[in-house]
Amino acid sequence: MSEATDGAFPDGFTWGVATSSYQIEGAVREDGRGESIWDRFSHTPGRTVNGETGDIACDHYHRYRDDVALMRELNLGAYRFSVSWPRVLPDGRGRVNEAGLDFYDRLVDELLAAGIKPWVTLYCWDLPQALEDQGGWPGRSTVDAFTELVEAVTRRLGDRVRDYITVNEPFIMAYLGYGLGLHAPGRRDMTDALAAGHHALLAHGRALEVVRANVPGARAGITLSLAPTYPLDADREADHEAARRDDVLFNRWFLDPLFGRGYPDDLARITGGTMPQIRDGDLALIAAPGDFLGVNYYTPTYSSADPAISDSLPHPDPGVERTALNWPVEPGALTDLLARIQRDYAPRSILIAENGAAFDGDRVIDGRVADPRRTAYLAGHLRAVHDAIAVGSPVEGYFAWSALDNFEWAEGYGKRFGIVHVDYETQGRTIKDSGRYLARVATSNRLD
Ligand code: GCO
Repeated sequence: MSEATDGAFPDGFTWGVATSSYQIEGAVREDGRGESIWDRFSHTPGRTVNGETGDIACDHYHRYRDDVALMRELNLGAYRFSVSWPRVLPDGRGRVNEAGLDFYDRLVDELLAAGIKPWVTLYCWDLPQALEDQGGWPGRSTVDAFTELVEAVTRRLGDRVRDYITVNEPFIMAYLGYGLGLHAPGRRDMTDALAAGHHALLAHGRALEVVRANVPGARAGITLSLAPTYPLDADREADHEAARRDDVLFNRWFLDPLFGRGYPDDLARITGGTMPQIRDGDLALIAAPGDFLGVNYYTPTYSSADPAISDSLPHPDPGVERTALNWPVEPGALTDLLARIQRDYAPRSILIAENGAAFDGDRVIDGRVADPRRTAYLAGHLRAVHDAIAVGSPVEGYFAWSALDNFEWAEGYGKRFGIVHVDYETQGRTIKDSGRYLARVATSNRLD
């Protein structure tokens, strides 16, 4: 049988799990770590559900050995984690906190000893508050500060870590953080959001250069949150137009400049902001090819001409499965997305850098967590990835979100995405059935 029909994934396919620093580490005041915008934001009343913060989170900073052991038990070959910028540069730039780097040093050694390949995300949203106080991502100087972080991390880890993600989900960071104010730092200005997005892309371009200069045989790329956009009512022209606008917002804002097309003409109008100043050389730096494109996919977008309807996350099928965040579950949309990326942008390689789901009702009973809906979610999406590979999408790996239940940003701890359950009272970990499922697929390298 051919690969396309027997459910096999390509030889050497990467199977992993992903996390991010602020969502799991805790230990926010230990070993010289500085304050991040997520510390400040989550401690501001009214910003997160129940005022929850990442102060303790999964206590991964102290329990990383146990967590690596769980990944090993699941036979996963790769772990994608992010580096906390204020742990390494407490003031955002300048003085390097060696004790902060030591943590990642220990983690990398632990992973390598377990036969797990580390994938380091250089930025997943925990900007040092000191830099926010100087203007944050809407200010161009943050790009220079970021290169100091990339220097420090690659000089310390580059002898052992080859795979880097530069910037994670610049859309969410810029749009939710600076435009809508729903994420840290909680600012609400679309002109700032557009500038933040531009600077995140410049930071990516500069990071590629630094990683390649410091790490022999490095592989580096950006990860984007992407969602195919469809008209809610396929017979309604206005819904088609809404889907086109949402495609600019959710996908083309970042894909177009990364692949050398510059920004979409109507980006400013669609966001309601003003475009930042784009200097000579900016677009070339942004379009320097990465070694892969990281795709984070969770749910499609159905667009309506009526914004109130669009905001309610509608779906043409009223009975569609929905996650605890009300996100429609539609694996076929991932196949569509991957086909479209190949048709319009043709990256040399693709990594599914995040995919997963929160569902209510995970309970530990006799040392087991039965989570059939999460297992079905993963199975459906792996089938979708397999289908895309069969028609030529160059997907080289899949990282489930997430290794552990964790701090789901403004949603707090109530929304559990883990393939491993965390009891936040005791910090006990229990592998969920979905984790066992992923382990089987990873071990056989084929659909279960
Ligand atoms: C990321 C993600 C995660 C979220 C996940 C579920 O890019 O790292 O946004 O932080 O927890 O996407 O919402």
